[in-house]
Amino acid sequence: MLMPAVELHVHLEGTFEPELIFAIAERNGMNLPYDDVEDLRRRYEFTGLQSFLDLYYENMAVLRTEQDFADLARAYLGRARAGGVHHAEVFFDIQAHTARGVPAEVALRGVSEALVASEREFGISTGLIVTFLRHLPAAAAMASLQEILRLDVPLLGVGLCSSEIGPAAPFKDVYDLAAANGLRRVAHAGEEGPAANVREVLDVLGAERVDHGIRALEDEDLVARLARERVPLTLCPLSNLRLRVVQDLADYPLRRMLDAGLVVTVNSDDPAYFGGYVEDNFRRLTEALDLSVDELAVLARNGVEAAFVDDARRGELA
Ligand code: ES4
Ligand code: ZN
Repeated sequence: MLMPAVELHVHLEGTFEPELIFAIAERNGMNLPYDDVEDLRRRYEFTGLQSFLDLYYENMAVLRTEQDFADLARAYLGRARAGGVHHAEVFFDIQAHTARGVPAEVALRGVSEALVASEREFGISTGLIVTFLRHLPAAAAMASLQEILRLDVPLLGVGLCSSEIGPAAPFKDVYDLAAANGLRRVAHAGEEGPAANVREVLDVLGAERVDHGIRALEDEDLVARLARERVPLTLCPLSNLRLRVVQDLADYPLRRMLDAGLVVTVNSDDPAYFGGYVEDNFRRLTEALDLSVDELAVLARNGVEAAFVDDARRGELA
């Protein structure tokens, strides 16, 4: 079973495999606080979102040069191709790099070079979504967006991620500026945070898709609205399992969501950390829930519907 056609929720830095972390650290003359790849991998046991984020930010700190970012993106695209992905919308935490002294231009040029070559090299169409960090002040996101808009790097959209603490509303101006510049808008909400956070990103930020959104299920009226407005949710089952948003994949509320008419899609989030790429997410969910061919077809169609592509590309992906 190889299902994926599209991947709509993957953090580029979350595809950073231990082998590549070590290789790039060595190239940059940096020492890692781990003995070897196995020692690093043994730390991939998380108690929740923050315990994961701590390691995620630490590991990405070995990325310094344009080549490092291009290598990371190429490694992901090669892996995605092998998993049957034909279209990928990739999140990139630009502030996590600029905050430690990497110029935005260096990071974005590296990523962009690999993404732009992807159709030719891997047969995968791509889009770059810069994700702002919710744990930092909205003013920092605004300054970052203003800087990025001056660079000549093709952007698809903006997102919001990291710890789901504090309101999203302060980011309204950032999202308005993004929209005014023709960018698409997505946001993480309802992962560890409550259903009200999902409402907030729809109503205040104008989010067109919700990343995770699993806790929207706690609000019946919100579920009805998401279904009626066909707002896609980018679910990440293995992420939710490893970060203990769900306790067991057998309890994953996918069927409830499909039955409610939600436009749910299956994605990998941070595949290097959570034990699988997008096809692994499909396979593990199918095993745990005994999904039917029809249910899998709906999930695949939802991904194509939720993708930010033009009609011609949508037709090719369908
Ligand atoms: C993330 Cl799983 C998850 N949640 C929120 N923000 C993130 N950034 C990278 N992975
Ligand atoms: Zn995510």
